[in-house]
Amino acid sequence: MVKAVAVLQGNSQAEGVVILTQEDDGPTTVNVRVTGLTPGPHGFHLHEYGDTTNGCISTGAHFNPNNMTHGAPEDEVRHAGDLGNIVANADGVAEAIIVDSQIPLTGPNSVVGRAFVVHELEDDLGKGGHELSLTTGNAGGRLACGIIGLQG
Ligand SMILES: [Cu+2]
Ligand SMILES: [Zn+2]
Repeated sequence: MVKAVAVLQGNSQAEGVVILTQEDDGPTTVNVRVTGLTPGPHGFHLHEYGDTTNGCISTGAHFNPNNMTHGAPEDEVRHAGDLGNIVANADGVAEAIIVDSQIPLTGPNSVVGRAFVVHELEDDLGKGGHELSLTTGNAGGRLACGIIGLQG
């Protein structure tokens, strides 16, 4: 079992913790808890770089090792980092358990050292018809982010 963790923070009230686990070559289970959100859906992605030098913007674009366009987690055509939306309740708390096969913790496409980002707006999953739908899902600003590191 490989375990990893990311602590999310940024220039907003939003903050959270993401715990990842992977058994052998199986899918990765992502346990998310973010507080301080506005109620409703917020885009949640794995971005390319583990760099927060200039805040969450330095994490770059969605992790996309296969050169795809943006989509939903269940789509064949998607960025590996496309994890859809997390939904905050009336108290601004979003909790989710995501199981995904495109974000391994080992091997050439390992996501360790990359970063999670939670967004201001809902990710339209590539289907919104906006000019940004096929790159970012038009999910707006970056509320919080955190670099993934291995956990003992
Ligand atoms: Cu994002
Ligand atoms: Zn994407």
